[in-house]
Amino acid sequence: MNTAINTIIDYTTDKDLKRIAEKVQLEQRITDEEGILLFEKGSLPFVGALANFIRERKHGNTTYFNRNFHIEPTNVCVFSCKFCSYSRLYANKEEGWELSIDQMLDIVKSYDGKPITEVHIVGGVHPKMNMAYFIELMQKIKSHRPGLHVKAFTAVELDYMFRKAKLTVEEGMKQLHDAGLDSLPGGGAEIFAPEIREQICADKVDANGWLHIHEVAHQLGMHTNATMLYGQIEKYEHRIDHMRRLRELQDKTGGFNTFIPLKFRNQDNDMSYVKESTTTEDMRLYAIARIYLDNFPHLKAYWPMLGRENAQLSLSFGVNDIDGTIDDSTKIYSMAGSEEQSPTMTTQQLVTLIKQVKRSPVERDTLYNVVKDFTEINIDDPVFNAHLN
Ligand code: V47
Ligand code: SF4
Repeated sequence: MNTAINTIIDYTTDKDLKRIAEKVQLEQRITDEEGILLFEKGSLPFVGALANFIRERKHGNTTYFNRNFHIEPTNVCVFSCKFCSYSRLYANKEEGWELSIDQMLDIVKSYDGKPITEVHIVGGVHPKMNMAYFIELMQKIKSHRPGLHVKAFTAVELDYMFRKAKLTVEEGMKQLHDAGLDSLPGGGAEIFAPEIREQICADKVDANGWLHIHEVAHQLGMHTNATMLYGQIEKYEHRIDHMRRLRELQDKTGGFNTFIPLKFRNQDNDMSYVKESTTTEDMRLYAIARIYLDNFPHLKAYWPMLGRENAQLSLSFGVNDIDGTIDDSTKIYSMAGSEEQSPTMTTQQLVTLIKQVKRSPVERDTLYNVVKDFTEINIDDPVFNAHLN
């Protein structure tokens, strides 16, 4: 018997909230109306306690991280999302970058001999980087380091690539998978509701297109993630609508690993007039996502976007994964105003961060197989580094 959840049920006087707490205790799914109600009425301690109960029922204290790096092939993009601080037009030769296949392979080679398990490849949608280009990249990465998991391309990049190559999603995905693409990151989802999507990213793939691409990946046996860009102009109902579509697809395929809420950052973009959400709102959102998305195994706080201390805090609000070492290889969030201007953490720093809040650090690979459990390893031990190889 868990006393924390019983205490919440006993002391909650609001009958709607009490019913939701009872459902959580009984592992019953909450409805859309109840999800909206949690946003409207659920205090931070209330939703936090429920989310923590679910997190500990699913994972105990285990908190996952991985050893990864990013490659951003280009910041040139044919689209013009209003929240994006990162993309540049093709014509902007001064601020735009585009990496050749050899340059990207050199980045991969710079990790030779290092115990990295994943490369995350996401960038702008460059008009000239096509299927053939990325198939060659996948093949070269895999022939250089076959064991490296390649998690690459948002549904936005894939949609453009497949359409340009005149391929169906099924054909295009199969070709990339055969070339070495192992899984998909969760980007490009933003907010599915058309009335918001049309205002913030009208010209890129819509909700059905995004969901179809992930469904096809799942049918091929690939796992994928899902994000939600929140704290911009969306309302509570749009957040629940977004998560409902994800929950439905997950019921059908079971192919999603992780849900990653992404907090809108407002520096240097066309939506700078929108105030950023407060930390309380961020934590409430994590907690409600944990409660609502009962069929998602994992909830991730992406520390380069949230900052280290808030990532630590989120571990009490349903989060059980804080992404990876990153190694200062992404610019998306530093350009949008994150406090992490050069995001990099050593394994020791990640382990320390997790242990400081009394959780158990476990290194995972992309598919959540355990690489190393650091729970019993003393981080003050001078031979700590010996455990890292
Ligand atoms: O889709 C862009 C977001 C995403 C801003 O799957 C912004 O493991 C906030 O998908 N404020 C790309 N967010 C990043 C992404 C991702 C990141 C980490 C892990 C994984 C994973 C995926 O970045 C975009 C967009 O939603 N984004 N600009 C901004 N100003
Ligand atoms: Fe392009 Fe992605 Fe930025 Fe949108 S969010 S403009 S698709 S790089």
